[in-house]
Amino acid sequence: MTTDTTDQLREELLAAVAGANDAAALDDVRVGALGKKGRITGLMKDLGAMAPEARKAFGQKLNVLKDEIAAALDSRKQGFDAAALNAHLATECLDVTLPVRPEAKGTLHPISQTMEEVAAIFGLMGFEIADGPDVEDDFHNFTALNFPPGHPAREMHDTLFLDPADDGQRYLLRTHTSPVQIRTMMTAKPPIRVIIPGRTYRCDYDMTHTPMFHQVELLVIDTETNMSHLRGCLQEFVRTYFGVEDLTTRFRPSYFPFTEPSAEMDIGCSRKGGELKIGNHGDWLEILGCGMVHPNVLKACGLDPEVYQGFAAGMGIERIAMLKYGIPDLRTFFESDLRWLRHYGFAALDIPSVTGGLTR
Ligand code: 2NL
Repeated sequence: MTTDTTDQLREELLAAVAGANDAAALDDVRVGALGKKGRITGLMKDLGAMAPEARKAFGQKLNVLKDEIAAALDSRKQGFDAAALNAHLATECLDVTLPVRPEAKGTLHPISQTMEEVAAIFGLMGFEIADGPDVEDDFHNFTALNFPPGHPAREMHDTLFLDPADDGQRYLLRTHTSPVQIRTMMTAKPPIRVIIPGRTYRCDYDMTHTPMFHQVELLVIDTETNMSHLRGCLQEFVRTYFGVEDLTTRFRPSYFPFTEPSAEMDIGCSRKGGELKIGNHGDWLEILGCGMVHPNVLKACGLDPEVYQGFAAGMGIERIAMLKYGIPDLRTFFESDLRWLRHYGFAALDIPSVTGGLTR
């Protein structure tokens, strides 16, 4: 075994590398040279039987050859990989300058439509829209809202927590839109009249719960604001939203940590024949929760409860959209099924207005 052996083998293998037409052929060359039973591997094994001097010299040559062939294989493989990637990208290319396909019409999601209707109604009553971050801290989501330290809603159980942060805070995905009201009360000077539509998150998934859902909350803070204002405001809202002019409402006592007193509001309905109809037909349907802002919440926001008072309410957007538009299954809202979107979607320029009846 001499230099000639390695020179000849080098020439042969480099030619084979150059001659490989695809990645599979190239891999055959690699296995044939460097695999367990490859030719270079075989020569390496023979080293053991050689005299020390010859072994050293030939061993060095073999190592150089091995590195050279490995480099040639590598470089050719990169060429194949790049060509394969380009071919794949070519099949995925999208010409954004092409004209719009006439049949591919987008629609407004019923959630967006409903949020715009809610904003239009409260907008006429003088409310402004406020927003805030989806990722919140313990203070804005729980503490300022008068949740006591061990309250079950604070636990892992319902709340989606982020990985522990460097600053020692345990950040979370807001479980309601109320932290935005906290932020508003801490920065704005009363009188305050805001609605907060937005995404909220809870660790729950079944027929009637999705891990992300939408809420709208409202908040009024002034010096004289009382429960009759709350009732009148919410009654006006449901009458306009459902398009039933004399729709009756009923308040039942309830409990929330952040309001005192707290109430749930029902609206008139009928369930005859298994079909739900909104209107004064003798039956009742729960529609939202509300109450007078708890003095502890005002204090946490730096507002003097001896001077200021107000009301708040919250409702689920999916729920009021399902009721108005007859959507039977909550989970279909988030499946991005084009047939569903075409059926329940709204024309993009169908701007909701109270005078226009708020419906299609
Ligand atoms: C429901 C009930 C409610 C509120 C939300 C609130 C916010 C602040 C202070 C006081 Cl900052 N209250 N929000 C009050 C009562 C009920 O939501 O059933 N939502 C789906």
